[in-house]
Amino acid sequence: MGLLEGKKALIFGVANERSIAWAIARALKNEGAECAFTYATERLKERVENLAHSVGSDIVLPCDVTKDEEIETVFSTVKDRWQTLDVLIHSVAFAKKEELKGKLLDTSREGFQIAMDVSVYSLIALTKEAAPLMQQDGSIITLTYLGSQKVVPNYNVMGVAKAGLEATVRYLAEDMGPQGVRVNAISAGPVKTLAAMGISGFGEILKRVEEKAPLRRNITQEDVSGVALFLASPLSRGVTGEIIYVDSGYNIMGL
Ligand code: NAD
Ligand code: IMJ
Repeated sequence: MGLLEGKKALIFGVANERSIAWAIARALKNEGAECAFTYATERLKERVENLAHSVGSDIVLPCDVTKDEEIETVFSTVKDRWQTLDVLIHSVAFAKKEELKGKLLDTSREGFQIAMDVSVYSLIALTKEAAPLMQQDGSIITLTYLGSQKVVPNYNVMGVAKAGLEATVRYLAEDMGPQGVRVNAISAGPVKTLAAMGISGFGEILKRVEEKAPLRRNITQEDVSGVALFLASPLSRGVTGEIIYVDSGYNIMGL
């Protein structure tokens, strides 16, 4: 018997086979969960459908998380198909690329609003819609990064957004706790995904982790999905509102 036999998981944030959300989907599926997926733009539709089919999933729905109507349609479809939901994976972030270089000082009002809407408000919006479907023992998981707590060059408005996301996790944990639903974040170390492409100095950041982190290596998507599986399963039944680092220990170092 798998750890998640009979459980139903809705996954936001698969763009391709390198996506952290995809590694999480495979880990949940391996333990017996059924998965449903959403994709952000038409351009991603076919790729996400193919990935979904490869894990035996036929619920694949469009959802730009800045659109309330699309979010509503996703949850009404999931309600029709499944009636209930056990696990929600939020693996979504976006800032305009001009905001991810230079100084935070140069962030535009619009750039700030977009980063906050896609990367932070979306967790509130998805949790609100998921709440009526989620059972006792439900689990909501989001992804964050150390740039929320410490200054990381170029992360800028995303660092501010991730700080907001981490605070959101704590408040939502309090809101959802009474109905037995837990809300946690995984703070992943740098991984080569679409969200890390084209970031200047990414190679040096990976090298720094290898030199400095206690485990002296970078993390993989599978390192993250192992912890996501723990957070999705009853093994973590007493854990909520936490930010769990999966970063080879990099964050604990002072120098
Ligand atoms: P990724 O590019 O595969 O995933 C990001 C996802 O966000 C994509 O699927 C994209 O379609 C989705 N997205 C963007 N705008 C959206 C919108 N408006 N509506 C719906 N979806 C939208 O990259 P990833 O590295 O797997 O990123 C997943 C999460 O992990 C993000 O929250 C990211 O901040 C976080 N994270 C990544 C790293 C890293 O180094 N890659 C480290 C720590 C945390
Ligand atoms: C992103 C920017 C700057 C430094 C960065 C990152 N470091 C890491 C990331 C050091 C690890 C990746 N990360 C943790 C993210 O959350 C990335 C979010 C992101 C990436 C892009 C790239 C393409 C784009 N918009 C983006 N919005 C958010 O146009």
